[in-house]
Amino acid sequence: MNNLTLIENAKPFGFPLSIHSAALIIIDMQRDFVEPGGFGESLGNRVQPLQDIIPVVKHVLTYWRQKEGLVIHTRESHLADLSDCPVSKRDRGNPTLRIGDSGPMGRILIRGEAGNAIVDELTPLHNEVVIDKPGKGAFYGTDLHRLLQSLGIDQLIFMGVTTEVCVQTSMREANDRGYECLLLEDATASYFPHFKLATLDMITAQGAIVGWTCTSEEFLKVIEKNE
Ligand code: TIU
Repeated sequence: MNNLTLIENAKPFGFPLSIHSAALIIIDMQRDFVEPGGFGESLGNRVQPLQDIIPVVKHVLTYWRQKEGLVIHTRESHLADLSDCPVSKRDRGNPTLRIGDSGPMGRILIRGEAGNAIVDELTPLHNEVVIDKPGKGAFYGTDLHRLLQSLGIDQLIFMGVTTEVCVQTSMREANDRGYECLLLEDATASYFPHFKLATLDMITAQGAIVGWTCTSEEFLKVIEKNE
């Protein structure tokens, strides 16, 4: 593969993909957000839009694995004693189940509980990185930046949920740290479809102020072409 290739149809303009210095990052595709009975549903949300993207995420992940690219999975999660969970976060939203409470899939958003696992379809492989993050952003309170720097990664291809919360926060954190970020439009979802669309717009506005977006098909097509 060539090292640099342009994804011409990316928004707001072509994304100069540097395949060997890019990592795929999958944000919070965990049962607590995606499956019924988890934290997402306890906040009053309908989880179907999140379930709908699993096949697309899986397709891109499978392809990227075949290319032996770096894969990073994140999980929003807290320590069992909740020492890394601000009271303000736990109390927010008046959920039927709070972070740390016992739900149908174990304690909500607690590391090691069944609900905190990545959905079966996207289970991380042993050689893939899993980042447990106490915040919405993937860089806050984690070693992610140091890890990426040590591996020479300067581009991040984003997938996952939810578009306007953990995905957008992570993209903004990455952008501020100098990474070029591309979000795959059909591999991200929100409980609120209009929030997803607004987020895609605000990311690419003002000449890619946060980053780029394109479809998974455009992304895979460009990679295939450069084999
Ligand atoms: N992963 C993530 O986005 N966490 C959230 O709490 N999202 C909501 O939309 N609630």
